[in-house]
Amino acid sequence: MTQHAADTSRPVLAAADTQAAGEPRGWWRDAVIYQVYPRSFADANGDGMGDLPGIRSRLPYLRDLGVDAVWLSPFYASPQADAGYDVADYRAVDPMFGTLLDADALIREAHELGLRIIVDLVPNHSSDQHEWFQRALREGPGSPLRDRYHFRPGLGADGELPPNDWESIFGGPAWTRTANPDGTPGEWYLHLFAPEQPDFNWDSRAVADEFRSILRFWLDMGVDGFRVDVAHGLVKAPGLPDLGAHNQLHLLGNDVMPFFDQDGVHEIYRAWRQILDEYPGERIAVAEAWTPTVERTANYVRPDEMHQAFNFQYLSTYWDAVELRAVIDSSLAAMRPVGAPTTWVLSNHDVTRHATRFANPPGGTQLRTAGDRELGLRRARAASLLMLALPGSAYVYQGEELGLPDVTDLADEVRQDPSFFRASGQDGYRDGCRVPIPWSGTEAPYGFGPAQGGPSWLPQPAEWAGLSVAAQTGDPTSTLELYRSALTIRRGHPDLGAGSAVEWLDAPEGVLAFRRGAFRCLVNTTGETVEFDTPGRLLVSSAVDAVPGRLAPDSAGWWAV
Ligand code: TEU
Repeated sequence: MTQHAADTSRPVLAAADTQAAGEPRGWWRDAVIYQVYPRSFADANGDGMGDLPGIRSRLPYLRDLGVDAVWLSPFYASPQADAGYDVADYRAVDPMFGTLLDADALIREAHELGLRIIVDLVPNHSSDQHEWFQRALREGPGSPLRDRYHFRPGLGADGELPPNDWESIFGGPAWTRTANPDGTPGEWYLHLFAPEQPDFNWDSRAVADEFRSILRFWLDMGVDGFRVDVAHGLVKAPGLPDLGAHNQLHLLGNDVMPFFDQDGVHEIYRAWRQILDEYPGERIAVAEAWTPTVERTANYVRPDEMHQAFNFQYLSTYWDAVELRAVIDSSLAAMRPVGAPTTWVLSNHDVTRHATRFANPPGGTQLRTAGDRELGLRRARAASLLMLALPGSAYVYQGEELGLPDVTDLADEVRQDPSFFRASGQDGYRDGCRVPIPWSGTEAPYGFGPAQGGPSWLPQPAEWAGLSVAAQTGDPTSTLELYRSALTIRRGHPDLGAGSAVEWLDAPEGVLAFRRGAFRCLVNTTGETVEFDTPGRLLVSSAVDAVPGRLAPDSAGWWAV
């Protein structure tokens, strides 16, 4: 396999100066964006929880890996009922992660290294500890603060029934009853996620004004963009009508729901785009929007809305040549009319890592079985090369460059994902992809924290010593070096990165072959070696023993002609 030195020649990005005056470069059209999950990336103070100084210390690693931008999952002040996606103060850093000064230093240093920073924005709901919600509770029915959330009287003779039949994504009803200031049972409030995450009412002017101000706060801090959490959820159908169906989680992604993907959300994003465009340096917004179809996802990235949307249809596709080709074609076709880049993603903090998904038979994105690890890793490496060869922007979730599997055998006692508990342990295995990263050494926490034998908020498996950054660095057969090579080639190859089409080539059953200019990508999704007239010069292969004229089982390769 060809190895390449990392490209360290990229320009410094000064805050608020990330774009030369005039021509927009559209850096985001082909950016590789690396997701850092702050709790689990690097722990500088040794308390077992990752933090901003830890991330800062590892920025050179990300620069050398060859990514363009870093997306940070929430690090805001939060009681951590949903690992930080329950925000109590949108303008403060939780002490567990550091301070605003740490955030400032992180943004500046990233820019000095040529890395952009995207932060998570959680506008669908706040924490129940947010000042507005607490005041709304204290002041009781009739408080103007209640208008900023969805408070409703209950149904039934004594208001003992929830106001409608909506179910929480995390299981159970989407409503929780409050107690009045005098202790009597009171109104109910809506929470599409955990009860500690009350949904904002986006018909309230105060809510819309507040979020525009929060955007400006972080843009003034120098961030390059926002990943917008639950972007499909902000607007609810007028009157909050019943859905008339149970088991609503299983309808998600198939139908437009009264609480998801309502057309009204787009007005919000148009207003945000104007704010982003006021700032220099092409600040972007990325929609986390679960919609029924890629065509509906495209609505979020019309020219006057957000810049990118996650391609969850791609993430949800199994290791199957026919299905992969279909989703690649439909994804590219859906984005073409709106002119937005297609994005590609295989893993994130909400789903079972792809090395484990592909180790198992098709079974969705929440798995609790390890499957055939060797097979999963082979497929994961191939899947990553395929993803990085496709036109557009790609997302890499921390640890996938190490080929990490999900930790499927976490004891129930150590789990923290609220969806696991709300679903009575039948679902919500998201802790398995959130286990802290192994950096070095032979003993846990493998350099995640400073002290050998020190704590980590989720336990790491013993076999992760062999998967650490240090263990893989310099080993040409390692997944880390595969990513480094692929990202370096991608950065330098004129036919890789941005684009809106691939040209499919004839290939045997189970093989994907496409051309982009003088670049070729071949993927063998079968478990057999396939004889194939491999073109030109091999640039990189996911198979450690690549041979001309043959495609190894479950492998992908890049060629230059
Ligand atoms: O996720 C939104 C969302 O829809 C997820 O619940 C997703 O459907 C599920 O995790 C897939 O298994 C975002 C965040 O990414 C997630 O971590 C939060 O828990 C959620 O919002 C609530 O803020």
